[in-house]
Formats: sequence, C-alpha cells, structure tokens
Amino acid sequence: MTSKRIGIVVIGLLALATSAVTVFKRFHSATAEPPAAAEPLAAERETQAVGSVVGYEVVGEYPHDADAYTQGLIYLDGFLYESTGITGRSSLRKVRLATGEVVQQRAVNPRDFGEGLAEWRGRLVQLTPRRRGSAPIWHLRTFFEDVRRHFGDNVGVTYDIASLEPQSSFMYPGDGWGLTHDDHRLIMGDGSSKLRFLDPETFVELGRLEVFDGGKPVENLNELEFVDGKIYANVLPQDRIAIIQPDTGQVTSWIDLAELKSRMPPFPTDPLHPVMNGIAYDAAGRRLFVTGKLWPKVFEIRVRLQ
Ligand SMILES: [Ca+2]
Repeated sequence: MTSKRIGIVVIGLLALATSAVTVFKRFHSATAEPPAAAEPLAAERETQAVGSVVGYEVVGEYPHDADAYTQGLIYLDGFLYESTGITGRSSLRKVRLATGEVVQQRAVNPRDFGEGLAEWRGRLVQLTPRRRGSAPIWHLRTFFEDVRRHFGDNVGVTYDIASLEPQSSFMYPGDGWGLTHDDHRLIMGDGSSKLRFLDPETFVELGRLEVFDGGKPVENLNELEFVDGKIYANVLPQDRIAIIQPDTGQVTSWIDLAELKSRMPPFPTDPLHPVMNGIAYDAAGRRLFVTGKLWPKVFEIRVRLQ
C-alpha cells in the first residue's frame, strides 16, 4: 500500500471515530432526561382534548420576495425581519412591510442554513444550523467541522438590530428550526414535537415542552411566534397554524390557511417546494402576518378566536 493510500485510510478511520463519538453524544443527549419542571403533566396529556379549528379573514396583502425561502419572520416598527434558508444563499434581511423592499441584507455563512429568528433587547438572534456538509475529506478542518455540526452541536448568531452586524455566536445541541420568545425566555423548535426554553442571554436550556393534540405529539413544529400568551407554530408541511398553550403543550386551536393559496398564482414545480412558513405579530397594532417559503405575498389575517 502506498503512503498516500495509508494516509487516506487513516483519515477515513479518524472520520469514522469522530462520527461515532458525535453520534454517541447525540444519542446520549437525546435519551437524557429533560428538566422535569418543564414537562407537561401526564394527566393533562391524557385528556385527549383536540384543538378546534378557528376562522379568520384576510385584511391585508403585501408583496414578498418569491425567492426568499422563509424560515424565520418577525415584525418591528413597520418592518419585517426575515431569516431565509438554503445552504449557499441563506440571509438575514430587513424588509419594508408595505412594499416588500429589502432595505438591509446580510449573507449567512454560505455553509450554513438560515433558520429561526427572534429579537431580544435590541439584538436579533438567528439559528444557523449546518444541514449538508460538502467539504472533501482532504479539507480536514472543514470536513470535521461539518461532521461535528451535522451530528452534534449547532450554531446561532446574534446581530445588532440597527446595523445587522454580527455580534456573537452561541451553541446548541442538535438541530434548530423555529425561534420566538415570551417575556423572559427564548422558545426554540428542532422539527420534532418538542420546544426548548432557553435563557436569552446565556442560551442555556431551561426546560422543554412537548406539543400535543388529541393526546398525540404534534411533530414537525416549524416557524414560531408568541402571540398574546400563546405559541403559534407552523407545522411542516401543513397549511395550518397550531395555537399552543405554553404551560401544558396542548394545542388549543388550529388556523387552517389552505385557502390562501388561491390568492396567489400557481406555484412553479420546484424541488424546494413552496410551503407556508412564517408568522409575525405586531403586538402594538395587534396585527398578525403570515407568509411561506417562496411565497410572493405576505398576508395580514384577523383570527376569530372562540
Ligand atoms: Ca415568527
């Protein structure tokens, strides 16, 4: 065997060892008991209560960049702040609501995938997991970082909200999808039925909440928004928003928004698959905005809660 082949075998064995360690760590993390205080009570889960479907009306339509693969959306002072995904074209952007004009934009690390977005005391917090490692094995540092990020901890970035300048980064175990906050915690999803509560300053996990309806877990929780004491969640790939009681995880209501598609041109056949994802709340004006990945419109809706 040539020395070059021996080198490749050694590198391959190192890669396998790294993968095994990270898989073990992730398995161990996934099977570890979450903090007991955040678990919903079993008695409540056994009620089998089913969230009712509530009505809504469309009260406004605004333009939206149909190339924006929306993964995070919030509203502040006349602007939407948006996190868009897809490895190599992810971004953080400030968008004028009325016109859809992108007034500021910052590219995400081209190896990362823009996901959930929240604002906390003048900073934007964006989840930027790595979904697809493509570094060749001879680019050792990047290759091993891809492996570690794919199987282990992921990264988020904080930005100054005025300049969109990155300020710091933070780590979290596993994947990161939606992000929002209540009065004192960040609330983060990872595509499962579980939401995590994080300290917004240290990003330390404070607890978890399982979301369920009819006694069954609701999986694929996606973009999030905290609205008047409830957690609103897109559920991939549905056209419905779950309204979640934050202390129990029970889905109290569903908003079925399938009709919104009839208000837009037919979607092109696209492997990226346009789908509803994006909820933003103007708390001062009590306005609720929704959009989707690659949707050409943002809709303002008024929900008729019972
Ligand atoms: Ca949101």
